[in-house]
Amino acid sequence: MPQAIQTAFRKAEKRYKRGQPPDWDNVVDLAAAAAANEAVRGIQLSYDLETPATLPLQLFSQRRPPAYVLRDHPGLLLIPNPFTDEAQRWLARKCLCDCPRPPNRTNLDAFFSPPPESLFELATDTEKCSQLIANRTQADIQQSDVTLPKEKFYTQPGSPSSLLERQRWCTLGLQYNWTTKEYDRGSSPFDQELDSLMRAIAIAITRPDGASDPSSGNEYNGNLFASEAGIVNYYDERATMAGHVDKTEEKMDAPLISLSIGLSCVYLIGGTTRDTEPTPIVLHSGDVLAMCGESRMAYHGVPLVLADTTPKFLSCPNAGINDNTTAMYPEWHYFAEYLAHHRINCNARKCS
Ligand SMILES: O=C(O)CCC(=O)C(=O)O
Repeated sequence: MPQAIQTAFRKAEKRYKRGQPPDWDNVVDLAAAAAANEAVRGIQLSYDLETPATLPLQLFSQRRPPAYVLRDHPGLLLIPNPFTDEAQRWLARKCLCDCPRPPNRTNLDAFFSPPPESLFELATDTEKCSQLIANRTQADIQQSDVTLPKEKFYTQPGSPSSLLERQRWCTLGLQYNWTTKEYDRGSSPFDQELDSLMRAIAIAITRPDGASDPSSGNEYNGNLFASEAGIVNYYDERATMAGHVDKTEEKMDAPLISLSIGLSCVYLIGGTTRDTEPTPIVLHSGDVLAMCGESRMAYHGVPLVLADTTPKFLSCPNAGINDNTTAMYPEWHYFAEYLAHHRINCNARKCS
């Protein structure tokens, strides 16, 4: 058999995938690389990161946190964790309890009838925990227009906690169909609080009118941003996301805004073909990444999640107990257990 041609992106993915010692030599540490004037440049945000007045907490720890762009990837903008600890906990709760429930779809819907509550809530509710999720009949599965079950566990009933471990994504707003690669699965209201957070970021990264330095490579006026579609991805310590380009959106001029919570990961950002050598970056909990302009069409992926990297304020069972958020998180130890071993990515796009 002739060997499949390995693109530069594929080779890089293999270098970082678990099972071989990762190659750390080229992984970009933003602050250090910017200080050394290397492939990274620090930029000033043009506008303040402002907590929307409708939100019940202070989201950002600084109005103008440091931000970075990469020399070889115009339009990719990074803001290392601008959030308060409390905001990260709030975001984690939103991604685990509010987002993955009907009418938003999850990867498990093709095989199980989704309950009205999120799996996380069911798995951590001792009374409901013993209930099994009603599994779909074989006939339902055969009629499924998504993917047929590849593995036996999909056709068997599962407890909420075992299913939670298999929850890989949920879709927000316009519902994405992985088979057709279109937004043709209907739509659900995009969480308003999450949308207002994404808008606040889109505004802060807007280039001021008339600025001559293209700095961030973002030509988009963030005041026009609205989250129309989004995905929450759930990664366990072994999960990866293969290199791809997000190009289903009808219009690609608005930034794709992406947030990380929990475990750190290696993120690869390449070019418009898989032949471009990608740059590996470590994304930590709270980091904001915006794919603007040219980088909106770039291949990217997550070849490695890094175990034991969740910050203590998320993974400690008593987090939130000593501040004024106790009432919001009465059962934080459940979140802490999950976040100690998972990474959550939450992203939003404007499509029209
Ligand atoms: O997990 C990430 O940081 C990347 C997610 C992503 O690329 C996607 O959802 O399309």
